[in-house]
Amino acid sequence: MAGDHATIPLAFAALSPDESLSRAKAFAEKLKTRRTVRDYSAEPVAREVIEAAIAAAASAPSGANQQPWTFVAIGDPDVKARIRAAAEAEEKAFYDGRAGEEWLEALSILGTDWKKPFLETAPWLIAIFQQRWGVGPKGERIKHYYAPESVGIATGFLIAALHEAGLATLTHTPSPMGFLNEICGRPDNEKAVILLVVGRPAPGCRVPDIEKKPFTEIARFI
Ligand code: IYR
Repeated sequence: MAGDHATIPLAFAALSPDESLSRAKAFAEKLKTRRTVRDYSAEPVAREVIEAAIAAAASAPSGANQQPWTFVAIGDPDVKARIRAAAEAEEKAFYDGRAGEEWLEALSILGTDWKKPFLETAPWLIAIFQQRWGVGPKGERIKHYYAPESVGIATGFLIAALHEAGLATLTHTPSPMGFLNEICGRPDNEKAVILLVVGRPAPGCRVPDIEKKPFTEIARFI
């Protein structure tokens, strides 16, 4: 490898081929039981679970290891109410015309509308911010590389960690999401990309009758 950079030994748990296959299959089966949930129970979830899941997300790979993300966990009912009001105002405009017919037609399988009660019912919201640039010690801008991809990967880790912890999530994307900067007190270099709703499903929760594409359609081995 090029360059004069420090290294440490890799901590690596080697598996036999059989163990490797059975773990890969078990993990896929576990993740396949995840469903996006829009109907939440108000049952509290311990802050430590959210902290551990965010720690899992923060272990994600990122461009030049710049870790261009900030996770803001919101459990305060007053802050959740402000977020709901701001999100619903945007969503109302979206469903009342801003989306356009084609988009609304694509969404019709989900049965969504502008009302977002889950933003108050669910015990936690995690606002995920992408740092469009970093800020150095003298306030200078530091260019970030592959920030959208990095934040997307970290969000995937976060959703998987929460699922493993027995919690449901919704990747909510009210658009535009600028109100989250103000409510969460985040600076201009950060852009909210996803508002993750986290909690337990409401009793009797139902989800859309939709399926993932067949494996043969989404993968090619060449
Ligand atoms: N943000 C809106 C609309 C919406 C858009 C997509 I793309 C979805 O997959 C789901 C919903 C809403 O949350 O209702």
